[in-house]
Amino acid sequence: MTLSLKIEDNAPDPDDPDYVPPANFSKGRRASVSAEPLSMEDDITNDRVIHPKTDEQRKRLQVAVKEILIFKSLDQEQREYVLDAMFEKAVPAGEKVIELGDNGDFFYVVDSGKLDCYIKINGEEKKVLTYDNTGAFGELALMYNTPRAATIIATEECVLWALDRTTFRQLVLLTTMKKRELYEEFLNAIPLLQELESYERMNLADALVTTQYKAGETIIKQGDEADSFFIIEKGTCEVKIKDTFSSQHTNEEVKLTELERGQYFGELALIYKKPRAASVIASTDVSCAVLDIGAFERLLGPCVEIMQRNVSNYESKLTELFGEQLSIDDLRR
Ligand code: 1OR
Repeated sequence: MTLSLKIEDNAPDPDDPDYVPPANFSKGRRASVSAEPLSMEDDITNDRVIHPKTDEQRKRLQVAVKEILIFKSLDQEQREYVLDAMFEKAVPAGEKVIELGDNGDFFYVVDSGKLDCYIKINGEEKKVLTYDNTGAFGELALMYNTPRAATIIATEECVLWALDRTTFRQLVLLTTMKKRELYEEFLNAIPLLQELESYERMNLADALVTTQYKAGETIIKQGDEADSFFIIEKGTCEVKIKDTFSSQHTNEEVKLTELERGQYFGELALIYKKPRAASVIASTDVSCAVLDIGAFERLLGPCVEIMQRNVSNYESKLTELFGEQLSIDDLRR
């Protein structure tokens, strides 16, 4: 296997004038990354970390990492390499797995059990989230060479899978960092996503997949089952509905609106678990950042209320176009 880039690992050095403490980890010092090709055989295999596992452990690990976003961009061989290097760690209730301010040593994936995550705001510890038998943590300190940004404590007996810093940086860092940087500015500028913490927007970046559509291509079709949410990165799209519902029901396609960069579509069917209420067609060549339904539900929870509020805008547009009081549900009849 040939990896296209080489990572230089910089240990955190608090005396370094560039050193930034973890208060705002997203602005922390970035690891240096150079574009030298790296051959797996020559450079990595020598120090390859392998923790042998039973079939049962391997199966459990496969399940635990299935939805871990930062592993999704690994190819099959890189994935095997990472899974080989992970080892099982039993954690008793009450143990601090990670302590705020420490240096980063491992990245963790939750196999089973619950853990709470605390950050410090104005000197006070505040619980910000709970990992409940799923999820992963500890990537920030390894990615940005910053001290740990949060404390993670097991609230019950847990089983974790740990990945050492070197393997994490050799295989996971590059793809994840590139993706987070690629989407950072774009996502920061989307009003809908202002509800999210910057850490949550980073997780969103991990989950997005850029997909291209040709001018004229139908991206979603009215009446279809839904599995994705879209944010336009480039180009414009038309939203159209077939008039099977107004009192005239002409069966003709009517243009409802036009969408451009930074605008989103495809949310209604996911929120209300209904078929697509309208079709969206690329007016020009289009690139969309696409999120699957699982990631939509996990990552965009704080934005759902705003999206729901927007439904009344859709309905006023319908009424304006058809001259009668219509609801989104009428479109699905
Ligand atoms: P780490 O290596 O810094 C602590 O070690 C880990 O806690 C961190 O990586 C993340 O994986 C995880 N802010 C900072 N770290 C968080 C957060 C978080 N959530 C989980 N971790 N926030 C919570 C966002 C819902 C931001 C709060 C302002």
